[in-house]
Amino acid sequence: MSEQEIHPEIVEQRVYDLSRIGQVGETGVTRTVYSPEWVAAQDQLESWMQTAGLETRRDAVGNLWGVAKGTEPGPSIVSGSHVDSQAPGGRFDGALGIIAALTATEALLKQHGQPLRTIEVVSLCEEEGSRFSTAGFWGSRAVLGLISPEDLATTISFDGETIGDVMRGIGLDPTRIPAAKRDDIDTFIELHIEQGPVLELEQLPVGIVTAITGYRHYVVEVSGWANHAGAFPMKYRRDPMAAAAEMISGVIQNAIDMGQPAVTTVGRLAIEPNFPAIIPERVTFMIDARHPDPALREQLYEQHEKLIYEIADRRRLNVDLHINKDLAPRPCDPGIVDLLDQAATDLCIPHIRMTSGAVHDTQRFSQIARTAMIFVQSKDGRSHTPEEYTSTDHATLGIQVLAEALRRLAY
Ligand code: HGY
Ligand code: MN
Ligand code: MN
Repeated sequence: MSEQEIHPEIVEQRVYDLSRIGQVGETGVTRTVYSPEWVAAQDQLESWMQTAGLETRRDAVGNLWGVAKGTEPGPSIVSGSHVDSQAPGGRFDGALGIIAALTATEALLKQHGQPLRTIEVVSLCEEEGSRFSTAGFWGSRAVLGLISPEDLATTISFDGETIGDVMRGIGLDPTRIPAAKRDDIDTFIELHIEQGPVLELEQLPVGIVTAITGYRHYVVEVSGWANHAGAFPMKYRRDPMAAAAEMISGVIQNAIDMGQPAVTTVGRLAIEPNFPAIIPERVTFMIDARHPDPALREQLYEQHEKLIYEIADRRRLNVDLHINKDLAPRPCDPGIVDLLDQAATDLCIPHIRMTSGAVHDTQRFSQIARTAMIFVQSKDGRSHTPEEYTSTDHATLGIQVLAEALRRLAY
């Protein structure tokens, strides 16, 4: 089995160099879509792609594509991930997938010359929704043609900017977004850090993803009576903080009671007016609830909604509950999963098949192409934190699997 020459030191250097753009502290990164750091990261990636011999272009939402044209006409084999990060996030989430696709394609071009079928490396934008909470997957939604003109004004950043204004601010023309739609992609493979503890517990470097979980984000706004924290007796209070506290612990308990792989997280909370001597007027929090099984996920969401309305009712408070993101679970393509599994086996790289508890651009692309993912081990299972770490050895093994799969698909 001839493996492609993937040089670990190049992988490590690229991860390090990219992580300096938007660096936070020692190992963190904040690189939100359309920010100066995001622009600089796309420029850096474009220069690496050009050095590797890829023809580069930016589409209307700012996705960066590096193309290795095939000798035969036909749909492309695409690999890549997202360059935006959580705020702050780690050096590997998304970034490693782009570096993997670039490094694998570069090795194939060096060793085997021009492919029969076109290979494309892509750096997608706003997968995280870390600047525009409802824009998650903005880049892959543009490729699927799922962005409507009204999204430009209704997609608002956490700082109150519209995505249309921000795009125009960096020279992108939102009226061109329909041109970003693609219908010529045959296969999409994404290498990504696992972001959980399974591979480490199994002491394995690589996982082949068979299915990706679905998620729903709720915004819950509980309103009550602002009043004096001292003079107003407890029994007369209509305190949204007491209700929110009960709701938050209740929805988390719902996921615990349902059992793995059900998960529910509350990671964002706002209090108005947010002073210690005032009983709050309003408490707003966001729920991230996930489950890979279509029926059980509906059951989990129903339990959450029922609990929230029951508590609001009992405490005589107003509650406004709305969904601001909703993505169904998606299976990967069995044929591509088999191909990745076989490539890892032939390369004698130990691996397992597994599902993804994180959501990914791959599940968007699965609506227009055959897809699968390669996971590499996350140290301590950590991610969405500057503590995120994946060893160069594990990353390199994952890239070898990717390179071999791309070779089998494109040459
Ligand atoms: O939230 C997620 O699963 C992804 O990392 N954005
Ligand atoms: Mn990611
Ligand atoms: Mn992420």
